[in-house]
Amino acid sequence: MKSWPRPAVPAIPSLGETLELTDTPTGTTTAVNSRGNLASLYVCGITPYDATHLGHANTYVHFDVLVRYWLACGVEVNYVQNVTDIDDPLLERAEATGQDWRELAASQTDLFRADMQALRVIPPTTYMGAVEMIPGVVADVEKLLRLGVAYPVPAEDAAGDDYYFDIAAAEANTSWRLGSVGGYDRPTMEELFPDRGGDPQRRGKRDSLDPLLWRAARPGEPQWDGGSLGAGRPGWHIECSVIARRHLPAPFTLQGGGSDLRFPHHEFSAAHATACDGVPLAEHYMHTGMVGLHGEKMSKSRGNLVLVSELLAAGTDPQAVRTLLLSHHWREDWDYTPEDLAAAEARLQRWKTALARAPEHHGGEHDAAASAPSEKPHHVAGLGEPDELQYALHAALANNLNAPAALDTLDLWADGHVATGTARERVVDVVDALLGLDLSSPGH
Ligand code: 5CA
Ligand code: ZN
Repeated sequence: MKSWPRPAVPAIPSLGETLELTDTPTGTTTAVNSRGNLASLYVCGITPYDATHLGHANTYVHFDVLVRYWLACGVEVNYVQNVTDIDDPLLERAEATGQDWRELAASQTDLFRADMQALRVIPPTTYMGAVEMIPGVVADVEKLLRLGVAYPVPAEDAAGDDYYFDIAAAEANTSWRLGSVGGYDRPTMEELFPDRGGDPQRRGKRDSLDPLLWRAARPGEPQWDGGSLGAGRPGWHIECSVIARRHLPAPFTLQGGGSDLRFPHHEFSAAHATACDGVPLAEHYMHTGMVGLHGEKMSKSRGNLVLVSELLAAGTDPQAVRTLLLSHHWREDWDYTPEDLAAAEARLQRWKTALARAPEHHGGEHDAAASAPSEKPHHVAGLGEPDELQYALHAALANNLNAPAALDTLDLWADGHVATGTARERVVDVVDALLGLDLSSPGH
């Protein structure tokens, strides 16, 4: 499906690729390296039954910083994102509001695209809905059955069977182990499962945590040809497993999403993939923190939402929203307050005011055309020398994508403490390329 327009990303001299990230499976900081200058990324997309809230925006803006960092290292990024355009919550919402589920999904995905564009998020290379991938899901579930890691469970209210993934068989026959991706112990997983789409009470399952692969058609529900499985629709985890594996190498560099996807979603997407292909799904996992309101996780089901589109409609500068999000580390859980948004607006304005004071051009000794060939590594001809500001921002991101530290560097620059000689257009380019913040637009 179509994504959204790509913002212009200024070319800046590329610096060395060194990236350390807290990797979910181990919880420790790990070196993350692209392969042959190509990074492959899968970030789980939205379930489009309500508009983009600040929690979603937080997730996609922090992964956007990862994409921008890789690009600034001269690394090409193959980025895949899905849209869960068929799932229980979407159908439930459509029924509650009397809308056609397809129209609901299409309208909310459109809003999401507009919000991502306003926030200057670089679109994925491949944007794909679950519905588009159903034949691939059917093929994989059939394969899991042949391999003996899936089984049918009779459904009382359907003509056909539902199909479940067999955790015990997968542990016996593959390298995947329950908990090896999300990093949780069994009691924690049992606690989380029912709140995150799981059905521990379902009769006929071999293990209460076994996840659904294929749901047989129920009267009145949308359904697709399931080949030997019978008519029905896909389970959630197999959707991302299949979309990722059809578009990215195995294993790909990194899978991401909010921390609520650690279990069951990423645990089982990886389990299905490892069972099908014999190799892990991703090399690394990055899970961003949860954004809350009044002490509770912002969620469509709770309805305690601050919508990006509403903030923008009320006149908030999307760059201020981006500044607010980047002022929190990607691992942090935090609560939204209007005061913090106002502080982000003021901070952005301070940077814009400082920009007006920055020198218009580099001095002679910084002029790439006039200087001797660079002694610094990874210098790209024609783009000039990397300067102090770029080094400082790059270093902040290399260290666990520390966007708040990068913003602190901008504060120091605005206060005249670092990189004061950096030319105006270079500041604009470097801040835009690395952080996606456009300081050149007029302030108020
Ligand atoms: N479609 C699935 C993933 S395949 C899904 O989780 N959709 S979602 O619309 O519920 O969430 C989209 C993304 O936003 C996910 O990465 C999720 O982890 C993240 N997210 C949801 N709520 C919040 C929140 N309150 N704070 C931060 N991130 C959130
Ligand atoms: Zn997903």
